[in-house]
Amino acid sequence: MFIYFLTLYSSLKNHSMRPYLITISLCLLLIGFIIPLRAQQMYLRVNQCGYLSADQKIATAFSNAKLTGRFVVINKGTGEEVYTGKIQKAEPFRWGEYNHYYLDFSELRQEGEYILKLSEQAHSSSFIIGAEAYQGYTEDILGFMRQQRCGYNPFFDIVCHKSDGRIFYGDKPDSTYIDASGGWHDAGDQLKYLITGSFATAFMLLSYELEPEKFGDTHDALGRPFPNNLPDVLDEAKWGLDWIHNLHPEPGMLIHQVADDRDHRGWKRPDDDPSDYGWGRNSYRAAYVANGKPQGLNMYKSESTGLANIAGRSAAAMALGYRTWLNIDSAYALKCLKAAVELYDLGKRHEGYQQGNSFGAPYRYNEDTWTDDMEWAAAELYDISGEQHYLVDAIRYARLTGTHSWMDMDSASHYQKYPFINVGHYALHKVADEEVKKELAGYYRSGIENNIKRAERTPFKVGVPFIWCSNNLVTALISQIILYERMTGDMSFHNFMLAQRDWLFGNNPWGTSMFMNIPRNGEYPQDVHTSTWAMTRIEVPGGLIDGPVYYSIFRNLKGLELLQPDEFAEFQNEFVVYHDDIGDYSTNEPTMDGTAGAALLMAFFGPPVQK
Ligand SMILES: [Ca+2]
Ligand SMILES: [Ca+2]
Ligand SMILES: [Ca+2]
Ligand SMILES: [Zn+2]
Repeated sequence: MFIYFLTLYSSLKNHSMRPYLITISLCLLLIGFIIPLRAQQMYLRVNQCGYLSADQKIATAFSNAKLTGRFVVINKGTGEEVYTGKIQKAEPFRWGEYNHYYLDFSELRQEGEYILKLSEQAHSSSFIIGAEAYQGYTEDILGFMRQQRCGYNPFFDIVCHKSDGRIFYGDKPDSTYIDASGGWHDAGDQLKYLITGSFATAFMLLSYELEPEKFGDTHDALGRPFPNNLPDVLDEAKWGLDWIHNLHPEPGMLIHQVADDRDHRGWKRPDDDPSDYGWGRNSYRAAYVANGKPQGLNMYKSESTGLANIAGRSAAAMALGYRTWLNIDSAYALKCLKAAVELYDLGKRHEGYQQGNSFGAPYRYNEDTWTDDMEWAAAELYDISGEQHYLVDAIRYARLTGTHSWMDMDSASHYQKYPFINVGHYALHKVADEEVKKELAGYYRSGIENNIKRAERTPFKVGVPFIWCSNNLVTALISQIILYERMTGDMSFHNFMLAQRDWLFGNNPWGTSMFMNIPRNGEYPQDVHTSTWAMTRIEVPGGLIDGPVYYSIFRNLKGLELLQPDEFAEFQNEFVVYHDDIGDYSTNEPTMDGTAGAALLMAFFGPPVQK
């Protein structure tokens, strides 16, 4: 470049340009000096929320240069140096062009707010050590869920999609009206899926069962800011249960999806939806009845073989609903029990999986597992009824499921192995004999060990495949280790689990949390791919975004374009990318089910809520 410049200089006939060129040349010389300086820049990555006192605490530094020497931890309030440790090389790992180093301050257990410092330039934002590190985040998760509600939406204070919907593929004529209102908008878009809604409902109920003291009560059943003497996680789960009751109006009927990708009409308020399903804008939407067969009203058909995935998972949600409401509202509990039994029978009659439907685009939820869901339902039904045949079924489905999951695979198609955790193994473990318990724990252990093997290749100790929604995989892995520890008391994967957690909260190449506004003073997803953000510019804490993807996936998705200069450009590479950019629906779109799937880990690390 410089040679080109000299040639240009000598060839210039207009001598009056020369002083300018000299100035420009000097600038270029300066840039020449700055580039090597930049190249020596170092970056520091911590879990921005923080660590419980007894946790392993390992931050990461990376640099083009070689780092040696020590790091310090400073008390934020007093400025006092409270810990110093040696910078350790994280050989032989590389992520992009950088050398990576570990900063281990596990020995620092004193509760407080701290800053990690490598140099004057490289220091972290403040983080907490102690029980308060994850305070308030179960409420953030639920706040985000309320913002996703369809029907009465308390965030917008409007009623949306009142006309859901008109059925297809049912045993009544197409376009017959049915009340399929309620539920949640799936992500940045406003479709509703039972595939994800059933998981979100069941998983919130499970999270409450495991960590009841970690959930507060600040909102009522409609999601308005008035306490109603019921933990908000149960208000939210009941919103899901009520919707599933709507989708299941008769013993043999189950609607699995409301609306389709005709929804994708740009940014829009949910109560003013220009999408047209054949009855005009902002009107009736298609409601697809599960029939166990491939579906799709236009050119793209799903590959469905049955409907036991959604029926099983909905039955599990209903069984959990029964157990939870038995002491709150016994009439509602019995309604849930009846639905659980009916849905389980429906699944048994139609083994196989019902996938999501698409209309104009080739993307859909490709779930192709169903034994996991039937196992979950059978185990919960055995737990509440004591009927032996459910136990026999649950064990059979458990063995059919085995270790089968994304954890066995280096890649998978979108939502192929769903849910991303086989909760049935945990549910059955509670009620099985010792021999079966051992098998079930072995299935979980195998999945965790596969992740550890892949993680060994990366400096951040994260081994999930970076397929679409990689964050959901990370939260599922954390949940699986939490459940495994409860089942076995074996804590040997605990530090690995903490590494997954730390990744989600900032110990990653981009130094960002994967949850909107968590923590408030940190780097977090702000320019998210949602209508709410696009139209109101209001940030909604708690949403879990899709997360980093393989560069090859990002490059090949349709209609995807960054709308801002990439603030993380120097941390991207040909392997994996993440963008805090509203245009990137592959990495920066918060999802409803991903957020619900983080309920257990937020409760696990969070302090009890003062009642
Ligand atoms: Ca409440
Ligand atoms: Ca499944
Ligand atoms: Ca950001
Ligand atoms: Zn809606």
